Amino acid sequence: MGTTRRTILTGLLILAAWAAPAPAVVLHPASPPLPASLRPNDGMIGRWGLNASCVAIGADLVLTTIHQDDGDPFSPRTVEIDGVSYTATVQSDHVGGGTTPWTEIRLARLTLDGQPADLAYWADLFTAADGSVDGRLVAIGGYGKGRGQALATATGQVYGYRWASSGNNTLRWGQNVTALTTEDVVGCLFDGPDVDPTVVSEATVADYDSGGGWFTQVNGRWRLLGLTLGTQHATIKQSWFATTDSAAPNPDWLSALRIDVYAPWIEEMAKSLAPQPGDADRDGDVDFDDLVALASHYGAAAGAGWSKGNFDGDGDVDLADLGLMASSYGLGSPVALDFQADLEAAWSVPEPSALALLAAGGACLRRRRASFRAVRR
Ligand SMILES: [Ca+2]
Ligand SMILES: [Ca+2]
Ligand SMILES: [Ca+2]
Ligand SMILES: [Ca+2]
Repeated sequence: MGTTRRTILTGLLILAAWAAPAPAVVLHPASPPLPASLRPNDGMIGRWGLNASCVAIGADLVLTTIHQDDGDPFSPRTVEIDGVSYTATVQSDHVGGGTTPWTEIRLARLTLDGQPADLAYWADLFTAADGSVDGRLVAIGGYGKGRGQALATATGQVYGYRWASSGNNTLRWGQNVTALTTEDVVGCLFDGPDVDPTVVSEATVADYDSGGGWFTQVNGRWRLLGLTLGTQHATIKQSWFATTDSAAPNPDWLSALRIDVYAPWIEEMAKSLAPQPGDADRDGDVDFDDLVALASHYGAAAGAGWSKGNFDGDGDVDLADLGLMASSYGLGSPVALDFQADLEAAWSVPEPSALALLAAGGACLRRRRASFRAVRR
């Protein structure tokens, strides 16, 4: 890594630390919105308190940054996802580590009326096994400030934008390509309009985007690659893609915490908090009651929570979810369970559409059953 790059990234971390909590993703073009096919479901991003964003990584778990919370980890906060307000309680913080000045990642649990949240959408983690962090097309989402008035030179050359003065009320999505990776931070450059033809809607971040998500696709699934930390001109609340005295390109950087570096910690923390895949009713076992819950929602295409049998966070209830259940069927049960027999019983009064889908997936189910038996012994 060159000295310049190291300097930029050190500056990036420090600025992120000092940046006031602020509003949302700045884009050009500002509209139309990024098509749904190029980004995760809106339900993966939350509005954290009054000044930040967060990302769902489980049916009742979110990740965010720490700096926006003014050093008070203990008072519960409100997190709004898809219009529903949850109570967020911080479970664990990861501060410091490595040779960087500090790192900050916060894991919180969401409840609704005292019960665990039942989210339909959450992200897989981007891990070291997924390859290089650099050069990835990412969808960036957050509840930060939007694009405000254009900034122009005396000769009328636009070099950037002020940030709009709104609060963190609007979720926006844009794209960028990652670069500038350091030990635990990944960056992007806010290039000018039409500079990078692979990017549909070039994005940078602004106030209140802290804790928002950078997602990339791996094998057709969205994975969380980064959590938004900061950007270059945060102190003056502007985003530049050129110099102030000419139209020469001089893109601002934006930064995110690398999830692959912290994935082992996140997974360890989540393991003790998240229910076993298949445990739809969260009573500690994976048994017939759970199977019935899944069966009665089988075929749901979108918006299905954990309690309905969506165990992989993609909003539907399908063969992939049934496979997850099959792999752990019988766990925690005091008596031996027969998955195949229970499967037939659970579907004895099914919805017709669910039956048809199940028939289509029968071959795969039989394979799952074999692996289940190996586990159960
Ligand atoms: Ca760029
Ligand atoms: Ca259960
Ligand atoms: Ca049970
Ligand atoms: Ca699913």
